[in-house]
Amino acid sequence: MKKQSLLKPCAVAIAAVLMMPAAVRAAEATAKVTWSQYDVTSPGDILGGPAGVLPGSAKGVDSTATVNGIEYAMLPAATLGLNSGGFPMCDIGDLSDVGLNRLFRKSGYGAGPVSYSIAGAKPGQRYRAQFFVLNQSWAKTATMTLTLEGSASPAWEVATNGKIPDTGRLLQAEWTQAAGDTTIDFTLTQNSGGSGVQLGGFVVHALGAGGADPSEVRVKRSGETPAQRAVRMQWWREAKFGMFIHWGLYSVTAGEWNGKADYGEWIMCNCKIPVKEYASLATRFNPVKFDAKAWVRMAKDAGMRYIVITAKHHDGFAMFHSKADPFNIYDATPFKRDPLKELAAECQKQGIKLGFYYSQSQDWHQPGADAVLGRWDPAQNGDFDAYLQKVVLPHLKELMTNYGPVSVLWWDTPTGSMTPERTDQMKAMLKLQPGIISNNRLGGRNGGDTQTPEQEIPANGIPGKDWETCMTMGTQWGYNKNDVNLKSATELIRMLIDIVSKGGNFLLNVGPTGEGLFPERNIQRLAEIGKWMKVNGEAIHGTTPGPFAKAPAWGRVTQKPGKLYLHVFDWPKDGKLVVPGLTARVETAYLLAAAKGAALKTAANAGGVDVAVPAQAPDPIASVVVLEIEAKP
Ligand code: FHN
Repeated sequence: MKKQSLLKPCAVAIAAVLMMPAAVRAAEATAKVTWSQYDVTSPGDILGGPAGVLPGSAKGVDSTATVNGIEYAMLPAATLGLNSGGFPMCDIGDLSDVGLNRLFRKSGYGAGPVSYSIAGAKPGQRYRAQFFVLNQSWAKTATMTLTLEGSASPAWEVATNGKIPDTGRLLQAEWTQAAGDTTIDFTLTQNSGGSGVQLGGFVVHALGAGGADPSEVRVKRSGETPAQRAVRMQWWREAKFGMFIHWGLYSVTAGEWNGKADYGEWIMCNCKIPVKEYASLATRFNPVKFDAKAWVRMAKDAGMRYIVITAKHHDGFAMFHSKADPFNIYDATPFKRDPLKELAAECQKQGIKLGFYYSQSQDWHQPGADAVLGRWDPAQNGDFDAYLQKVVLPHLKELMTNYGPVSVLWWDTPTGSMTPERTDQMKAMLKLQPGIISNNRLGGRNGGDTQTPEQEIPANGIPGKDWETCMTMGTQWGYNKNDVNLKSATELIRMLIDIVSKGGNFLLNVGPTGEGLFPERNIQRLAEIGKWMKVNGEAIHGTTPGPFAKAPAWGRVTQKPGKLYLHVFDWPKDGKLVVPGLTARVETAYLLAAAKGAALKTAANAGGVDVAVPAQAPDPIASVVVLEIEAKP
């Protein structure tokens, strides 16, 4: 079929298309959608623009482009795929960078299907939507469907075996917007197999006799605006450093089972411990040494600004007093206390944010819940929806109502059970905590607020996204008494600096013991980090990545308005710290470790600025030189 004739734009207006979780919609009539597929030679052909260039591609969020007198809204791209762990993932392209060269990042966990919602459609109006394949550079084969207004596209096969194709596949739908329906919702799902397909160039045309009037369609952003989001994310973006706590029934085992000693919080699954037998550990779980005040103090002293603790991990044991199910620390153990209550009170008192980790899909105790490596006990069989209604939703309600302000909900291991219908119900519970931040591991239609690289620091950060590297000090998240080879304080501090210099947050894990204590080795690391943060925290909290495209050879750079923080790992032997590429005039330079006023001499040169520094590094881990620079008008 000849695409030019098909695709010649005949309609007018389009405006902003935005990644948004589709709103829960009132029951509305469903428009009849007809789908068709075409081969095209290049994205540019589709839109009538120059070959290979998407109109509006460099214009950023809500970009629109006018081609042949027609205005298009550009949705950059979507990647769908399965990560190595087998969890469904997808990611939405950086909305502020729609260029063909950098449409997408594929990293971390994500939700399964991607959903978009476009508000402001006109009932009775005829629309056409187009989506096409841009790149399957790492894909093998994948089958996809696009569901719009309840009508799914025919399965759409992408099979290029890792080659970037010079022909794309266009999927096109046309429909008349149903009466009373002012929202266009669609969901893109990867059905099976393959990974990493980049899709892009989504456009919606309003069609009409002789072309629609541009004013007829105002497709606009729905839900939270970027400004509102910035306010909601502000504390998190400034915090930079948080504590992850993996504490649960597994802590009682200290990582040992039947003579083997290298387990952690997965011990129940790794050792295929029958549900009843594992549950009986609760009689031994009496963490009387738990001291919320001391835990919060240690986090704060380390320079951490938030804590995320496991409210329920995959073993299904609730670490809070739940009325919904007795498999919880209050009802099932001799402890008879609610540690999350105590922690919440302490966090309030000491002024630190609290978040809850919640394993929503995977629960090895409750019948019907998922076990990503397969069930091993018939007691685990059952109905997922029963689990959802009986356990997950009541738990979430309790967590969202009984613990004061909850700042973060940290989902984990989304599975295929995370259908939009189910995740919508879970997300509805989060509304009880306005302002809560949730990560990208819910699944279903939820892209989440934060990306969550695990045990890794993305080489270039994740530009345009809020992201948080979570990491263990040793190898296990949950307590294992033999997990003694921890990263050194130097490594951890430099990782923190590296992450922050790339725009991310660091969520560093501690796995307390079955008695309720932080292991001594973790306490030591926290203290060492705290010592460094006490002097240099100013160069971490509230900073953004430095202005240089490439990290300098001697370390990393962060900044605040008017100030550059040079984190020097490799202290110059010749007493001259070279800051290449700095064009701003330096007004003052000093070491954070030195008393204020001890100015360092600076000299501008053609390649940047040289700072004269003392012969000895004030701190062998990382010494911070501050450059106060002229404020840009
Ligand atoms: O399976 C878990 C694991 O136990 C731990 O909770 C980490 C933390 O990010 N998340 C999971 C795997 O991604």
